[in-house]
Amino acid sequence: MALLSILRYPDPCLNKIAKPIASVDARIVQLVADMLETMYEAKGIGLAATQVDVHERLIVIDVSEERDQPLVLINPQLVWTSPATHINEEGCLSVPGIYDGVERFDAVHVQAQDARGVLRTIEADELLAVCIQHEMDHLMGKVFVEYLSPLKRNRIKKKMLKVQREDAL
Ligand code: K1U
Ligand code: ZN
Repeated sequence: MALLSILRYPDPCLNKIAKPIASVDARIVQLVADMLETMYEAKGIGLAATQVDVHERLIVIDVSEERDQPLVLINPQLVWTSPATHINEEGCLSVPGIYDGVERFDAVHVQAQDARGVLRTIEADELLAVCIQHEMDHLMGKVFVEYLSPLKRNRIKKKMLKVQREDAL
């Protein structure tokens, strides 16, 4: 297994649209293992392949307290969304230290292949539903701060670029 490096906002590669995965082969099995290791090490509850600069439709998630219930979603598709929405506080491993509210569906049903390539339907609510919507946005090249006002987004962009310049010294 290997730790992967996570792209930082505003890297333009975060805005690439991911392509479908044609087959769950040994390369994808290895990528899943590496993404899970990277997500656990970064103490995240989710990670999209886009964030590790792989532009294919793959997400890993674990919202369990014990961090022992990994969920792998390959080629995820939203098949149902609840009529109700709520604003939830979100964070992102690609925008460290920034948290803000984003409106999301309260519940979603998602069809996706699992780590063995078997097609499943996941019925999600609460944090899992929020996390799935956040990660599926990554696959479409959208970072959560892009829902915020231009004023907030520009402040965040400046702050991130400053931190990255300081880190490079
Ligand atoms: O996509 C990512 O960068 C992972 C992200 C997922 C996420 C967190 C919160 C709401 C929606 C999606 C994170 O794991 S950020 C770090 C984190 O563990 C966290 C932050 C806020 C609430 C809960 C967890
Ligand atoms: Zn994110």
